This record gives sequence, C-alpha cells and structure tokens, in this order.
Amino acid sequence: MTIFPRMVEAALAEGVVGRAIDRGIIDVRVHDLRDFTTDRHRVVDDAPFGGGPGMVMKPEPFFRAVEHIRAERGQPSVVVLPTPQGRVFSHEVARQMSRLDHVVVLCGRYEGIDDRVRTLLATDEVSIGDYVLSGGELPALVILDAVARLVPGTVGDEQSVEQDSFVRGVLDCPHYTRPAEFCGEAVPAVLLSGHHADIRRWRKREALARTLVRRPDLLAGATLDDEEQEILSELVTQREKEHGDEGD
Ligand code: JEW
Repeated sequence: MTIFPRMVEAALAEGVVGRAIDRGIIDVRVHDLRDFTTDRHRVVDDAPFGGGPGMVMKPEPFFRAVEHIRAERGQPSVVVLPTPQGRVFSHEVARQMSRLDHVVVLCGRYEGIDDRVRTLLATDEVSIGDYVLSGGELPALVILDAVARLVPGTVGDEQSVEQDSFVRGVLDCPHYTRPAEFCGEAVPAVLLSGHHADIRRWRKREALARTLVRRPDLLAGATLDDEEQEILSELVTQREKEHGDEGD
C-alpha cells in the first residue's frame, strides 16, 4: 500500500516479475492509501505531535487498507514495514519470505509513519541498506523482486537461481559476448578455445579471485567443491607472496 501506486505498477509491468504476474505465478495487488481516507481531500499526512519540521503519515488509512485486505484475501502471513530501522534485508530474508503465502508491504513517505502502524500493524521491519530514501516504495520493489525470483517458475531456469552468487557465497565470474575484441579489449582466449574443462576452471578462478579481493566475508559461509577449494588455496598462497607482511 502506497500513495504512489503508479510508481509501483510501472515497475511491476517489466521483466521477470512482470512475466510471473502475467503467468499467474505470483499475484501482486497495489493499494492506493488515499482510497482508504474518509475526508473530502483524501489527506494521508498530518503535523507531528510535539512539533518539528515535516509531516507524518496518519495511521487510519493503513489500518483501513489492511482491514480491506483481510476481508478480501484473508489474514496476511506477514505485514512488512520498510524502514531504515529494520533488520537488514538479505538473500536469506528473501528466501524465508518466498515461502510465505501472503505478504503485505506498507510504504511510508514524508518523515515517516505514525508509530502505532509499526507497533500494532507491522509484523516485520526491514531495511534494504544504510542510506535514507524518501519513501518505502523502492524498498518494497527491491523486496518483491528478490522474493519473486525465488518463487518456483518466476525465473525460467531453477538451476540459475541456485547458482546465484549469494546462494553459493561466491561472486559471479566476468561475462562476455560478441564482438571478440572491443575498444582494444580482447575476450579472454580460454573462452574462445572450446576447452570446456578449462573454461569451467577459469570461471571458478575468476569468481574466487574477485570474492577474495572484494568480499572475503562471503567465503566464510561459502560452499565450495574440491576444485574450488584447491583454486582458493592457490589464490591465497599467491596473494600472501604478493603482499608479504601486509597482514591476513
Ligand atoms: C525508508 C520508508 C518512509 C528504508 C531504507 N523513515 C524515514 C525517514 C524518511 C525521511 C526522513 C526521515 C526519516 C523517509 N522515509 C522512508 C525511508 C523507508 C520511509 C519515509 C528507507 N532507507 N530508507 N533502507
């Protein structure tokens, strides 16, 4: 639920999520909070008690909208409130949500929402990261996108979802397509060689090398096959030689 339904609807029409909705794999309803006001001017905000700058979203439209959803579609599994104060969203949180039947997301604007929406209506407070956005719509779309991909049938190839970097704990390897040379940069020769075992090993090495440099924290929880273990040991040894006494 949002005061900007067109913003959310526009994003839902595109890409894999749009196709999943068209195919009936997931069902997404967008509710305009102004439809749940009772005054002539459809007001959704008011001045904060105690004074101070900006406006706060009134609680009643959220409560009336959730009541409408309960009556039409039954009790939701969770009521998510995007907020910078929530637990940080991750692939693991997305995986848990993808198993739920019915997820409601409450999108705030202005300086925030009357806190009784949080205490009485929300079951789950979620942050998509440590930066301040101007409302909950982009977080709602980020959550929806990440969760929808994990619903079987949304992404055509289930295996590709299992191969995604945050499932395996290893960043993706570089990808190339035609032309074989572009702006003086050649595609690595191994990818043109047709030697499938060499290509597989090169991709593993590139992925592990990137992970080691950029996100070594991921490797602690990664599941590596024997070949990957071996490549990683080589890379670590190589880096120790290059960096000498610069620490771990
Ligand atoms: C986010 C919802 C609703 C989530 C992440 N809150 C707040 C707030 C805002 C502006 C000034 C002060 C406080 C904007 N705002 C939101 C921000 C979610 C709302 C209003 C949000 N970052 N930002 N991860």
